[in-house]
Amino acid sequence: MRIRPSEITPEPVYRSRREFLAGIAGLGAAAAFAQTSSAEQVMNVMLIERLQYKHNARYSTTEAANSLADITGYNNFYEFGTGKDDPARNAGSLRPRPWSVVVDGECEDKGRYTLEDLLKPHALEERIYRLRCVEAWSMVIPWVGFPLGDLVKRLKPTSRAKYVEFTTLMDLKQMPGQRSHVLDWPYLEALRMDEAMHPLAILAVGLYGKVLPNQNGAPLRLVVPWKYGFKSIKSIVRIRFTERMPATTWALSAPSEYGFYANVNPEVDHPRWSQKRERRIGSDSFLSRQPTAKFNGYAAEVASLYSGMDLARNF
Ligand SMILES: Nc1nc2c(c(=O)[nH]1)N[C@H]1C(S)=C(S)[C@@H](COP(=O)(O)O)O[C@H]1N2
Ligand SMILES: [Mo]
Repeated sequence: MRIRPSEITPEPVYRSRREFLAGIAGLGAAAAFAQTSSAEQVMNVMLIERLQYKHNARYSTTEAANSLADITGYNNFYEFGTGKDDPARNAGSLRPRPWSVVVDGECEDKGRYTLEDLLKPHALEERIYRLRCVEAWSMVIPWVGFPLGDLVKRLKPTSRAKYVEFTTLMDLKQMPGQRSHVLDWPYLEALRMDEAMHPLAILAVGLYGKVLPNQNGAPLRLVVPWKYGFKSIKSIVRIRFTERMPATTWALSAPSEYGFYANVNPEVDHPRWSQKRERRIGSDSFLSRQPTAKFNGYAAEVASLYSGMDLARNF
């Protein structure tokens, strides 16, 4: 059932709330309203959590998006367990607001930014991207976010910055899966600076028009659509610019299986399985296995970033 906001609140209240909603202001407001519990306030939270954004057709696939149930029910987020249904069950302990992000390393505008301050200058867009997991399954997800490159520029990297590193929250209370030693915590990922500046790389704050569910990496996660899903780090608390290539979690855990680049590549098999095909989640017939496209279908946009590189060695 769809309830129009105007049916719930008197018109003037609704209008001021809409102005308030402009941009990303709603993220902070949701936390404030969440302190109270009346039915009206709960409804306010739902309204505020509907983001304002424009659809970006140029950077969106026309393939059918996966259902919200698939996108929020089949996840990799080891901080909440290693089963695909663990994050949906366990991520309720994450508190995505209030939230802040530390910016440091080789840049001028270092500091601790509240989520609101970090997001304020950026207009949100919807981008429908394929997500190709290294485990040979894929989904199509309507993200809401903004170009990572716009934020990188704003933080003024120095001439020494060659990479940008991202860190996930480390907190055993909020992320009970971190009690297990399945990975080294906190989860770390990184991009070369030219990859980070590419217009396809985004920071996402929502999907299907609403703020990110916890299991998808609330409140802020990276999405790099031409790379295997593990590069798209969730629940980011730190952004650091570096001169040297940072160590990244999966490459540390199994260096012969997961590299720094992790570009989707059907020509380079994982040592334990083929990467030639993928299973689209939600269509469970084996006939639905489809060929994997190089760079996950974004070769025209990103192949030039790697010209002259041996992608079998730099996997
Ligand atoms: N912090 C963190 N980020 C993470 C992961 C994780 O375990 N921890 N899993 C990665 C993997 S392997 C994939 S495929 C995607 C899945 O994103 P989704 O659950 O939103 O589809 O998140 C990536 N980001
Ligand atoms: Mo993945």
